[in-house]
Amino acid sequence: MEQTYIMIKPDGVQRNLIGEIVSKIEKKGYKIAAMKMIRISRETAEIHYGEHKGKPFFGGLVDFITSGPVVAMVVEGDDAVAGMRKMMGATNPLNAEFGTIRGDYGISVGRNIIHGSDSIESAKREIGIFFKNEEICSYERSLDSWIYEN
Ligand code: IDP
Ligand code: MG
Repeated sequence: MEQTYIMIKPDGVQRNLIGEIVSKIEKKGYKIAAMKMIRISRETAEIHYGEHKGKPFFGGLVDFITSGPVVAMVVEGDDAVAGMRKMMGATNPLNAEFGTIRGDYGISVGRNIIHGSDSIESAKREIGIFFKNEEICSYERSLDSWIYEN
């Protein structure tokens, strides 16, 4: 089963969107395997967003992501990486379809509410940054036969 790293950014927390977002993830059928509220250090933020180091928005991005608590999650399901990227919508909320999280709730690219891993490799790396193995729960859901054909 594929896992992805999802993070409700400080703007999502401040705007009381935690419940809405968690609810969308649950209703879709994905399983939440880990979840915690944390305040990210600058050091961790710079590692997490390492691929963007040197870009003009990097400093602002690190300032923003460390500006308040975030909700960090491991979300599990078939094709969870691509599926969650679809649910989130495009990076710039202007290009995100209505019905997506960024399309429905965001306006600016620097306040786009949610992070989700962009590949299986990124997901593994990001989950490793934010979660210890013992924080990720493996459990059976009796509902799964109503969500998955196999
Ligand atoms: P993603 O979050 O959709 O994967 P990335 O390109 O990985 O998008 O960028 C990481 C985050 O950096 C974005 O979610 C957004 O908050 C911020 N960001 C990306 N591009 C810009 C920009 O051009 N201006 C300001 N912030 C940006
Ligand atoms: Mg990205």
